[in-house]
Order: sequence, then structure tokens, then C-alpha cells
Amino acid sequence: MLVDDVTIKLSGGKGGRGMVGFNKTKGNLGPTGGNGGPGGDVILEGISDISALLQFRYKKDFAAENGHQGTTRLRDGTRGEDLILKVPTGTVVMNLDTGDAHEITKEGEQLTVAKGGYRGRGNFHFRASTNTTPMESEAGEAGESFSFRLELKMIADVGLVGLPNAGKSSLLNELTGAHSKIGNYAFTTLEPHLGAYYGLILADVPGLIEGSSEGKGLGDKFLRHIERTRVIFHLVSAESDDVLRDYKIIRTELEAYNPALSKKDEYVFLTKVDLIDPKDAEKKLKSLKKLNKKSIMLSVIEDVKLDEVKKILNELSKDKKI
Ligand SMILES: Nc1nc2c(ncn2[C@@H]2O[C@H](COP(=O)(O)OP(=O)(O)OP(=O)(O)O)[C@@H](O)[C@H]2O)c(=O)[nH]1
Ligand SMILES: [Mg+2]
Repeated sequence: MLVDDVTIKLSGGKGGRGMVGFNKTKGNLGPTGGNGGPGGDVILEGISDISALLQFRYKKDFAAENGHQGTTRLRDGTRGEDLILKVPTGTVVMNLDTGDAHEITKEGEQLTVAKGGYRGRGNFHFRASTNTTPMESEAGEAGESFSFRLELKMIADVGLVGLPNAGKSSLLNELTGAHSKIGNYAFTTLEPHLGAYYGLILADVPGLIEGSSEGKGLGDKFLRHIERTRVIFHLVSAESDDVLRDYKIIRTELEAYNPALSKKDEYVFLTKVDLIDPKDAEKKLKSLKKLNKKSIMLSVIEDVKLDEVKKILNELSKDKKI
């Protein structure tokens, strides 16, 4: 399942303890307790994998490493390691304690969300002419600790819908560098996948079946992602013996979930046409065209058949207002 809304607690590492120590060399009895190291920070970093919030499904508490304690022989402790957690781009990070909100929009973008605590000072630091043998040292301070809500806002321009096995993932992967899982069986893909075609974001929205809008299968959870897309690419497999039925099943689900979905601009693709007789393909396309004029044939293994999709995408990207 796609995890797209989680509440977690993130804490910076505690500062390392400062130490008490003395030089044992005769005639030189000064303090030598080193400082601790600061605690590590918690940093969120954007990546393209939209399933990355899955790591927060069960584990809710994360902390960066504590700073290390100083030595008794003047050495400072080392800094605690930062904890870098990867989150999908499009994640809105809300600090529930302060009310701050920030959206991570780019791959590699980093946001420090919980700073590590200050180091504790060792007794060397407290030396003074009036106090040559200070016994004082400090414990490190606790790091910042906040609760966060991470919410993934999918911001796709084009939603690929269709019954299982229609070829959605194949088309997404072919057009973009995405790695949506492909297989010759239903429900190969279990989570929406995104890919970028030049400036356009395409989303493979899997799992739609008859009854999705009533919660059957995986579909209803993903339908809300289609709500945000501008255009729908509706894929119907040419292998089907009743393409109109296949088409209507999906249309009915979209309509039932939210009538606004069925009003979106829709293109219909009769997919995998290389697998059937060209005459048969023509017939099937003709019947689909009666329901939607913007119906075309498609095959991901014949390049020519991809040209038309690319043309449509190019047109769409032209009027994408950024
Ligand atoms: N011959 C041929 N096979 C195709 C074409 N497109 C997809 N396939 C095959 O059809 C099967 C299903 O493709 P997928 O892309 O996994 O279909 P999907 O719609 O993502 O399926 P789910 O993830 O189960 O919803 C795979 O075996 C693909 O290799 C095509 O244009 N021609
Ligand atoms: Mg798939």
C-alpha cells in the first residue's frame, strides 16, 4: 500500500558529556577534561521514489546519533552522525509543535528538522587562576524533538488509468525513466508510480476494478490522486474481447467516486495492438471512438505507435502553465 500520510517523532542527538580529568605529570596538574561532541541533526531529503514514506509505517520514532563524550585527556568527543531520512518529493512537512510547514519539492533538497543538542563542556573549559582544579563539567543538552506530519501531495498532470493488465506501467516506463513493475497478470503494480516526461508528471494509478469506488481492491485510495491530475489517459487492452465493457467499467468507477473525474479531459488508448489482427484492432478502435473521439491505438513495442502519445504530451506540456 502507498503510505502517503504519517505522523512521526524526530529528535536530534543529545550533546556528548564533557569530562573531568587532570594531568598526572609531576608539577603540571592542570585540568584536561575534553568537551563532548554536539548531537547529530535530523535531516529530510527529497527523492523521486513516492513509496519512501513506507519506512514510517510502523516505526514512528527516529533520533540522530548522540554526540560522543570527551576524553579525560583533552580530546573533544566527536559529533553525533546526522540522520538523513529520504522522503518523496511533493512531501509537505508539518511541525506539529511549532506549526511550521515546508514542502520538499526537489530531489536532493535537504531540510533540517531537528537540531542536535549542544555539547557539554569538560573541566578544562572551567579552569581559572582562582580555580586550578575545577571539578565541574557539563552533560550535553538534549537535541530538539518535535512531532511531524508528513503528507505526500501527488502533483501529476496526467493520470494513467485502466483495468489491471491494460499496459499502464509499460507505457509509463516507456515514456519516462520510471520503474513501475510490469507483469502479465492483474495487480502487478500495487502503488502509484510517477514519471516525468519533460515537464509533465505522469502517474500510473493501478488497482482500479469494478467496485473500486466502493472500496473494492486498492482503487479507492488511489482515486483521490486522479482528482488532482489535469488529464486522464484511459488504457484499454486490445486483447479484451469487449473493449467497450472494459472502458465503461472504469468510467463508472470514476463517475461514482467523483463526477468531476469523469469531466476531465480524457484520451483513450487501445493498447497492445501488436498482439491482434490489424483489422480487428481497427474495429475495436472504431467502437471506442464512438464513446470518445480522442481514441488512438498504441503499442509499446512498435515505436511508430508511440509517436501519437508523444504528440499529445507535447501539446499538453505547451499549455501547462508553470
Ligand atoms: N505485446 C505487447 N505487450 C504489452 C504492451 N504493453 C504492455 N504489454 C504487456 O502486458 C502486460 C501487462 O502490462 P503492465 O504494464 O504490467 O500492465 P498494467 O496496466 O500496469 O497492469 P497492473 O499493474 O496489473 O494494473 C505485461 O506482460 C506487458 O509486457 C504492448 O504494447 N505490446
Ligand atoms: Mg502496472
